[in-house]
Amino acid sequence: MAGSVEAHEMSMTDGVMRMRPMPEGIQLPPGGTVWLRPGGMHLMLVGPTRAFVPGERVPLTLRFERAGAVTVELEVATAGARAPAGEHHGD
Ligand SMILES: [Cu+2]
Repeated sequence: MAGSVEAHEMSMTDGVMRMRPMPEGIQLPPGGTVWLRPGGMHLMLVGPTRAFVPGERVPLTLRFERAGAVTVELEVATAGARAPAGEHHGD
């Protein structure tokens, strides 16, 4: 459904929000939690083959260095949509 998926990171530099690719992947601290979300680290689907419709589900395979491949389903939402109920976004 997309040409590729890239890991990206957002950061604030001199008051400007910048996005940088993370070609080395995302580091998962042992026993820790990593959040993928707007304004932070995220996965970007590059070159989608068609428009995604809010509410549809998109399969995505995550490749872990040690745990192997895990396929998850992403629910398409409009930009600025709130996180699904029950999801905790603490800092
Ligand atoms: Cu991005």
